[in-house]
Amino acid sequence: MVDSGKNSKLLPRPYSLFPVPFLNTTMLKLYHMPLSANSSRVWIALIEKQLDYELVEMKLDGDQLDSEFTKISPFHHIPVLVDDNFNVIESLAILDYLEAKYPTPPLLPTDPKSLAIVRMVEMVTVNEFMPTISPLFSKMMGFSNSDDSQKIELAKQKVAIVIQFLEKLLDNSSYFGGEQLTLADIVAGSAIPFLPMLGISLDSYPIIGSWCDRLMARPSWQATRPTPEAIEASKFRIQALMARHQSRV
Ligand SMILES: N[C@@H](CCC(=O)N[C@@H](CS)C(=O)NCC(=O)O)C(=O)O
Repeated sequence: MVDSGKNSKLLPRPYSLFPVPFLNTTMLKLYHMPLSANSSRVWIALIEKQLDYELVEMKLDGDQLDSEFTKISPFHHIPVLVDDNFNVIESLAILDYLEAKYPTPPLLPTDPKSLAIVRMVEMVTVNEFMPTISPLFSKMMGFSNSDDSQKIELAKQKVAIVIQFLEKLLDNSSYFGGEQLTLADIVAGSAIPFLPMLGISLDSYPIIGSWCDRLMARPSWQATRPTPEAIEASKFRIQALMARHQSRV
């Protein structure tokens, strides 16, 4: 019902033009797990874009295999973003979706060189860095044994190559791709600042160290960083999940 009374002038335009049942009031819903870098990068983007969202916390203790969940995430992975009955899986696809649908503030640069830097950082994080840190993560959680020492050494060497590469790309900029926060910062920044927790000091990398400090000072990183209590509480669930992955079940 259109309000044509004198009060309608005081109402924001959409409210005075459209009857309430036709308003799209569905809130974005993010299925996530607080310790997952894959899902925290989406959570950070939602906060940076100042969107309203609802979090659905998954335990990944088998709840991801529930048939209701696999209807929206057939590979039983988080994160999943549900936007008005549209389900998006794969964190990088979700970030692109958010950027296209909610372009303000922009998290992608437009000039070719900066865009290439952003995409390189995203892909290197996901394809080179994340698989490499698995033995370091196991060690932090107390899951590794003495046989793993060679894997841990190799992981440290590969991490050093990634950090050196990122330092060169960051150069004198505050963020990857310029002076504004981008998706590259969000993707790399959901994992790299936590390297000291995995036993890798960033002291020899001042450029990356200052970039991490810059990110960690932002409210979005403050709100999403995993607490020691959350890490401790999810230890056994993560161990079971990693064992399942290793046996490729
Ligand atoms: N490529 C996916 C990876 C998602 C992923 O591996 N999620 C893990 C948590 S970090 C998961 O849901 N694991 C549950 C399972 O494998 O059953 C993305 O970027 O979204």
